[in-house]
Amino acid sequence: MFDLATHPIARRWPARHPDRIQLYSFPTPNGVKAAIALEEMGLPYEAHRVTLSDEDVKSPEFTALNPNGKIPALIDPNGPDGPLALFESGAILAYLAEKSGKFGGATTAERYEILQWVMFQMGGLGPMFGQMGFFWKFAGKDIEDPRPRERYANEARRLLGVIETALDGREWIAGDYSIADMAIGPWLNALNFYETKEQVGWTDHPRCVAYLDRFMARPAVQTGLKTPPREG
Ligand SMILES: N[C@@H](CCC(=O)N[C@@H](CS)C(=O)NCC(=O)O)C(=O)O
Repeated sequence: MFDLATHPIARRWPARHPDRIQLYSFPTPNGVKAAIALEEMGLPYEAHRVTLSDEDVKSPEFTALNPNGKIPALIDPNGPDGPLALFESGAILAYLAEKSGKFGGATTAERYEILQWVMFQMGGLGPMFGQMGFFWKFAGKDIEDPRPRERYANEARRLLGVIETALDGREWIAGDYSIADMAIGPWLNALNFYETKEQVGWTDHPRCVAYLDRFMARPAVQTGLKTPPREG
């Protein structure tokens, strides 16, 4: 059985409150999803800063928890069948919704509608926005061939259009506020960081604009966006 006390992760990031959920993360769009969910659900947790530097995220201590070497990862010392370790932010959101009984839907149909939008974010919005950021803001912007930039901006704009349509007559993506919004909101917010709002035609998507405003107005979102702190 998983034992936090003897797990390599505890050597590098020791738990001060081993009875609480342990979150290993950094305030990126994927990282903050887990912190926002924990805040929204009122679950006690302890956040550890694992930076995106290889020295942290690809360290033997961290890859013993997530062999994929990416944040976020989580340990619940009080899981359903004993301690539970998890990586992949979509799986973490689904687990926390089930544990808390909040934001995951009340019926099977609701649960799967929510999960469908979590998957949409995990497989579409996140990877495409991330690639767009690489080709518009980071190292990829110096590549002369315009096709990668155009490809990812076009796909990001198309995905934004999908959300715009889904929000017709709805405040939140799957009806009530849910883990799907906790997955999607941070990625819409990331357009500010990537400086690509113009490329995706942000202001042509008024429902997305209002949706992000609603999301950002939630106190749990504001706390989650800063957890764990970037520095310190
Ligand atoms: N599908 C994963 C993606 C996680 C991911 O890409 N994490 C990034 C930060 S947003 C990371 O850890 N990057 C460090 C690296 O790739 O070395 C999830 O949603 O948990």
